[in-house]
Amino acid sequence: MGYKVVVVGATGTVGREMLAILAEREFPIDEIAAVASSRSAGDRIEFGETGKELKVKNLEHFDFAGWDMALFAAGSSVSKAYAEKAAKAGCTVIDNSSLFRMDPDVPLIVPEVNADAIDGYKARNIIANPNCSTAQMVVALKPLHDAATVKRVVVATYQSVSGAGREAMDELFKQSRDIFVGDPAEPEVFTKQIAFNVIPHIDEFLDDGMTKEEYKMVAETKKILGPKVKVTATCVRVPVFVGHSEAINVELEDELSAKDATKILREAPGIMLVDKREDGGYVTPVECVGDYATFISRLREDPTVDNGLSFWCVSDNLRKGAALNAVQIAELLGRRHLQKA
Ligand code: 11C
Repeated sequence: MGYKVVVVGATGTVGREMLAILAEREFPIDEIAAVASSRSAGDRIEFGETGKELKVKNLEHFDFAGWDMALFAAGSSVSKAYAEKAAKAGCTVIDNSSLFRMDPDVPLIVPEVNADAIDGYKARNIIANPNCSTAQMVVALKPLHDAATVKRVVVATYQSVSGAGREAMDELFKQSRDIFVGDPAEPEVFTKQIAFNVIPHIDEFLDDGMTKEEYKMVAETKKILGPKVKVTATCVRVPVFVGHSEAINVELEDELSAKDATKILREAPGIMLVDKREDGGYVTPVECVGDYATFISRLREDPTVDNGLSFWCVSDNLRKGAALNAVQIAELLGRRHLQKA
């Protein structure tokens, strides 16, 4: 016996990955609904590689009653309009937007990191999925935090354009081609040229000069790992299609050698350590695409602070950063709370 599962925003980049991963991991499904806006209603989309096609249903007329779980991947405005309605109809919402992440009655879950926090979901029947740059970072930090207590993190991100959606991916493709053939390359999605460039700005600016993407990394990490963990982030968009990279520097409370950290990270859930300290002995974003793991490379001690470590962290932002994490939450929810006979 399986679950009745809804994917909201099923035709978007993350929604399609959700369907693919539900199929790939053989999530126990009795019935699946691909739901999207009226623009896509009636279209047919693939249910991963199962060979099955799903007819897209119109969100405006969709009745969530009788469905077990809904994975929302259509952005904050759609979650605002429909997530509570679904949750109140008895369908547990796993929301990929930022809308509920900081709500004290909504658990913010990365299953390898804070699975136990899921037990609080009943207050609103909603569980939040973190921002992609936070998810991969906390997977990497958690084993170090357990071993030696993380005090402060300095992170610079190198985020792919897929984090900004399909139109952003198209803009990188088109600009690269235009520049190559000598045509003008006007930015539309991004504020500046993204092809052959980097942009130190993701999401809107806040009053203190931080961007919202940077704020999310600070606030979400505290909610997941604990309020004492200090984070300072600089988030940068780079001309990569899929895969977010992060250069992370950590200051620990207790001593932890690079050698011991390597051992710990090698055993940790969700992590793949690739760190050969030689040419090419590290992972780059193109190599992580389609994978489930958070890859760690270039792990070394930082002698400029007490108990400092630096490393490189790469993950598929559409998978661990979004769709995979949401499906892992669905699996956890099923195991702990919505067991089927
Ligand atoms: C990006 N991290 O790369 C963003 C995308 O809060 O879920 C995800 C935004 C979010 O642009």
